[in-house]
Formats: sequence, structure tokens, C-alpha cells
Amino acid sequence: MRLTVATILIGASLTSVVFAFAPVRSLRPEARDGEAVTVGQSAGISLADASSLRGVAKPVIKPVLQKERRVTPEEILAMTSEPSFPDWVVAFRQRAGAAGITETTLDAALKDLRYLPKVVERDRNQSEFTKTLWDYLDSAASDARIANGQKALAKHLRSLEAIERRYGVDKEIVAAIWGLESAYGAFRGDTPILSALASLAYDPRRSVFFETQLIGALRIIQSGDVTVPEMTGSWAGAMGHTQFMPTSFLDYAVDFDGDGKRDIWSDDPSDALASTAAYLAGFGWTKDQPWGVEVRLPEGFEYELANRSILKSPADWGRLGVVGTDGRAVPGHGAGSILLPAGAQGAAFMIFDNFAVLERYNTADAYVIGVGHLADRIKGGGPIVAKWPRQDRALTGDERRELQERLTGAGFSTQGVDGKIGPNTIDAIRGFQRAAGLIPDGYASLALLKRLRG
Ligand SMILES: [Ca+2]
Repeated sequence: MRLTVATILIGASLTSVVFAFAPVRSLRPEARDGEAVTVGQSAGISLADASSLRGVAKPVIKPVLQKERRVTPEEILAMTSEPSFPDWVVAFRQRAGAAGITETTLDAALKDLRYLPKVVERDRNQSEFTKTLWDYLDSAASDARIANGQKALAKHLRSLEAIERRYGVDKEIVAAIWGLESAYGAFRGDTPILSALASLAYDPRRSVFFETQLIGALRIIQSGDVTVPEMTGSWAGAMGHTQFMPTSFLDYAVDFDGDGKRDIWSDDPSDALASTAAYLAGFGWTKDQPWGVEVRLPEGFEYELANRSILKSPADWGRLGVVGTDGRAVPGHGAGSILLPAGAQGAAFMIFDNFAVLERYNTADAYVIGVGHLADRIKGGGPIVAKWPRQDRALTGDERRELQERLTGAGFSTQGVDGKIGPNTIDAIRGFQRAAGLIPDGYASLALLKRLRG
């Protein structure tokens, strides 16, 4: 969980998720850093922040302390202006002490601290590649992940039911996050967290964010929840069954089994699952409210109404002809909006407040729909009914930027060119679509880009 969700939402266009890394294990589609909610950029998949990779000067390459490769002339130059890792540790120690970390903790924690060049390489080489929503969902809610989720739920039913009662978070949702973050505990990560975070804090690219996380990790050590050797996780600092970043751990982790430690690392997932529920509860989860439900739109639907900021009750949507896939009005779950993650050619969802709560874990639509749909399937629900436009591929980062440039050039300003399909770009697309007599679904497709190319 990153619980530090920081939002590097990248190009999560309505439809496609940009992954920074190949989804090795975790299915978390995004790296976030920065703010309060950080979702960790943990291992697995991260959405690369296009802007953070472009726009920013290339980081100076630091001296490499391990003898894995030759030192280049540029690096030698850099060494004259950048502190060495050991020097950085000495200075960091001062800052950590000023932040309240005791000498005893620092002695224990920094003793075996190592610079991990591979971690920094991974963080720097987040090449953008895009995966479509439907490809993501095929994996997020694969038959195996659904079956494993049902088994995990059955095996840990007592804990999950007790967690549901205490935090008011549906057990299937907690199980689904567990399934996407670590394949139900199978891949919790074995990277030494302190060394990983120190390496990333030493690297100038995102040093402020990672130093905050490193100090958070030291506070956890100081609290006695875990020992230094036990504190392992994914390369970018996410830990345990549900991949908490240190600051999120400090804000939300709980000792559910009452042994005196908040232990999200061990084989017993109870504390980790309860911590996840506590996190969602903290952001306002409403029990028994769906994240969203698939809906059918009527002929002649006003596509401008498919907008996150347009909220109506299911009854009011029903009067406009928006019904569930069974043809009946959607039951009342509070006000919802209509989301078309693949435009008019794919599935439509009516989404509720819980959708935004899941976004605190990860802001990518694909992740939220992935968690929600996996939870529905674990609970026995059926697959998404509508067909996806599987012939479409996701736009690359360059193509998204080109789309923005061309829209702006055609008089439909995207308020900047950053490769992210956000509200301004969606509005610009709708404007262009209306002018061209197309369905104004705001969807950034390859067909649209080709049309703009003329
Ligand atoms: Ca415990």
C-alpha cells in the first residue's frame, strides 16, 4: 500500500495504465510518491510518472560502491561534486537523530546499511510501457487469482470476518488487495528495506520522498515491531502482505492479533490484512456499498454525462435509461457517476464513493477496477459482461503527448502537454469529438490520434 499514494499517476488514461516495470509479481499498477497517501512504488508495477521522467534533468550518476561495472568518466566527474554513499550516511544520521531516532536505533539500523545499485537502476529505468485495461484485468482477475482468493478467504475466514466487523471493510475487498499486492502473501519481497530506501534517498531523483520513508522505517524499528533483518520488502520500500510503505505503516498499521507487534511481514497475514482494512476505513470506506457496478447505457445516451463530477442517484440514472446488466435499475447505493474506462466501445460502470477510497491505495482506474472486480469474483459474481475493444492497443507516452499537442493545435487546449490523460485532456477530446460529429466519450484512442493526424 503504498499507502503512500503519491500519485504519479501517469498516464492512466481512462483506459490504459502505464506501467513502469513489467509486472513481475505484484499487480500494483502504480508508483506514487510524494504526498500523504503514498502508495509505494514498490516493486511490481509502477506507473511511471511521465513528467518525472522527462522534464526533470537527468540525475547525475552517483559513484557506484559495488564493483558491478566500470565507472564511467561522467561518474568520476560526478564524484567530485556528490557525496559518497558513506558520507551521505554520516550526514543522514544527523538528520535522523534530529528527527527523533535514537542512537541505539541508528547503531543497529545503519550498521549493515548497503548501497544497492540495482534498486537505483530500477527506479531510474522505469521505461514507459503501456498495458490496456483489459489486459490488466485479465491478469488481475484471472481464474487462478480468483480461485486462490477464494481459498485464501476460506483459510483465513475467521480473521477476515473479525477484521470486517472491527473496521467495517468488506472481507472480499481486503482479500482482493492482498491478491493484487502479493498474490495472497506469496510475494512479499525479500529486499532489505533500509538499504533499499537509503539507496533511493541517496539518489537525487526522489531523495526527499525516500528519505522521509527511510526515517519512517527507522521509527518502525525503534517501535520494536520488527527487527532490522526481518524488515524486508519490495525494492522501492513497500512491505509485507499488502505492501505498505513505512509512512503508511506508521499511520495505519495495527496489531490485530494482540501480540504487541504490528507484524505485516510474517506468514500470519492477520496484522497486514487488518492494517489494510484500517487504511480503507481511515479514508471512509462504506461497508456493503459496491465500488461500482457494470451498467448498460441507453441508445442516444448523452456521453457528456459520463463524467466523474456528475453525480446522480441510481434512481435518477435509471430515469435516464442507465440500468444494470440485468436490465433493472441499479439498487440505491448513494450517488454515483458513470465511468467509461474504454470509451463508448467498452464496459460502462456506475461508480460510488468507495471507488475514491480505493484510489487512495492507487489512483489508476485499472487498479481500482481490478481490486473491485476481483473482490466481486471472489464473492461469486460473474465476469464483466460488455466486450472490450481488444483490437485497440494502448497509446504510448509519446503518442499521448502527440495527441495533446494536436488537440491543442486544433483549438482544443489540453492545458499543457504531459502525457497524462486527465480531466483537461478529456474535455479537449470531447470538444474535438463534438466538433467532428463523433461520440463525445472523451476516450483517448489510437483512432482518435489518427484522425487528428488527418
Ligand atoms: Ca501482532
